[in-house]
Amino acid sequence: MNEAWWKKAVVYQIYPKSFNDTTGNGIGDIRGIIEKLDYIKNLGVDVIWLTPVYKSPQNDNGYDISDYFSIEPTYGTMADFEELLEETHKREMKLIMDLVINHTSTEHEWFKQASSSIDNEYRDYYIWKDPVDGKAPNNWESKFGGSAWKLDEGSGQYYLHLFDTTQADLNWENEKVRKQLVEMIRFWAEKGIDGFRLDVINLISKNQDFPNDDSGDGRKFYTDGPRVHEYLHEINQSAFSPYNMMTVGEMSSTTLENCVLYTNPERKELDMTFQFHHLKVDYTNGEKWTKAPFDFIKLKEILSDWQVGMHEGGGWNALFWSNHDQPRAISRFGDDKEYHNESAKMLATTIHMMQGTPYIYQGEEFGMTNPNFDSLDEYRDVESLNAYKMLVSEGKSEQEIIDILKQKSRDNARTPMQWSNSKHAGFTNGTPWINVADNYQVVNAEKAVEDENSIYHYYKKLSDLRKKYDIITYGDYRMLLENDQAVFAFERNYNNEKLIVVNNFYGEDIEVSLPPLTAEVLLSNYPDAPLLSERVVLRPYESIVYYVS
Ligand code: TEU
Repeated sequence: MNEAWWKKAVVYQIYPKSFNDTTGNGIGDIRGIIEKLDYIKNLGVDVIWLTPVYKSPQNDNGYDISDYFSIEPTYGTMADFEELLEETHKREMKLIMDLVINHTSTEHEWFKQASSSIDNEYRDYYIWKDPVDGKAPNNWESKFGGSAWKLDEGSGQYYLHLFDTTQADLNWENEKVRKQLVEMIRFWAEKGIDGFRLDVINLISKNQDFPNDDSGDGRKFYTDGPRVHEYLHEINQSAFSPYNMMTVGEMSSTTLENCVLYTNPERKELDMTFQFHHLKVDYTNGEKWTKAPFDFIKLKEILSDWQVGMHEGGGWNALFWSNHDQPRAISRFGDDKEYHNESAKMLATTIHMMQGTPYIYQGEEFGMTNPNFDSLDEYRDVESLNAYKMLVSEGKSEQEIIDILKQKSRDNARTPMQWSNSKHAGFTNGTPWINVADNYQVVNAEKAVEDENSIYHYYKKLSDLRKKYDIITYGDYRMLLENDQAVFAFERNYNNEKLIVVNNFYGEDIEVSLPPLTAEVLLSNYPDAPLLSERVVLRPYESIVYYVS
């Protein structure tokens, strides 16, 4: 079978700002990543995804790029980056970068030119509209709160920003924009990088009527928009395919139908997609800024629908619980105290045994948790700070808001990597830009590497199994025990082999009935595992992978 290499790969995501600081300024840097490459390699990782390291005013930690061709000085130099690439390749790993091309920083030269006058040749690089009745051109809302339009006093026109006011949306209808972006992609490809994660890439094509959204916030007029597939095919042909790039699209509020189209290889758009529906099961009526338990049955349903739908449509899933925008999975879906070790391993098994390419977010591999910041001044993220203002205006009390942020803030994932039990968890010799979580004495990488029963070594086993058993990559998927309120079970089938994967998502014993086949236990998170039978009692957060051949 001539299958793509990235189907068997495990990816590790690095958020450089919080990874490892070698200069003592409290901010992680590229040399800090180079220092830790062996640690990553030993985890069984094949690909590193680096979130943005381009020059940026850092209003959104690098997702606001002011120069696509240079490295943010706080992170290092181009020479440091080249060394990182070389050292990654030496260890037979690949490196993919973040591609943020829905918007640029308002400090980008294009935007400076564009906003200098209506006739500037760069004006049309962005989306400008006249006011309507003295107000914003329509009622679209920014994902970070408030209107998606900002008035440019100088010209009297508004520009569109789906994110922060300093992240202006590019006008993809303009062919020159697309050409420039392709040139930039080729520049990095020529340097030898192996691919890209494409930031909010399904938002690039907007409905050109820019209609008012009478029943929403505007997203239906730009999500998976009219020309998005055409644009992606175009970049694929001019930049991705010629360099054999691995590509993963980050898709905001997308649909299964569209993700099949994005990733079916015949269409030559992208290799795989991140979708977020399974991470909205702890929202209340679609609203993120609420405090709510997660809906387990919905979680199973969503993940299962995507498993079956992408498989049948010939598409490919990126599998993940965590990234720099999500609270820590163990605090969200597991038990980060009593069953720290068991629940972290159980969550890992659930995702890594599905069909797709798994992504590990820094710190997940030894069970980093939410930090439970108690006071507003510990939060840094622009989205959280905007949410705070919004919640205050809705009349919520300070304590209620802190409780919501503790559960939902993106800063939950952005606290410094806990390398060891030394000061600031070994992340920096200076003062970290954001506080370290209190539990670093117990939860840290050094301890995890030394202990062969740790979460870290379990992730290594998952990666080894993926290399050894083709069924993990190619087998189809069927949910088992669909209505069970505590257990997420599924089977995978490939040729004459079968995997049965059972995961107890709760802290109590539970009895389930499984097909009584003769099976080998490939992996489990307790020292022993029960035989496959009609009566299996699963212990708290127990997770077992059975292999039937
Ligand atoms: O995130 C996309 C996105 O839609 C986020 O708003 C995400 O859904 C949200 O944080 C969850 O509440 C990407 C990047 O990953 C994120 O860090 C950037 O802030 C954003 O794009 C803008 O570039």
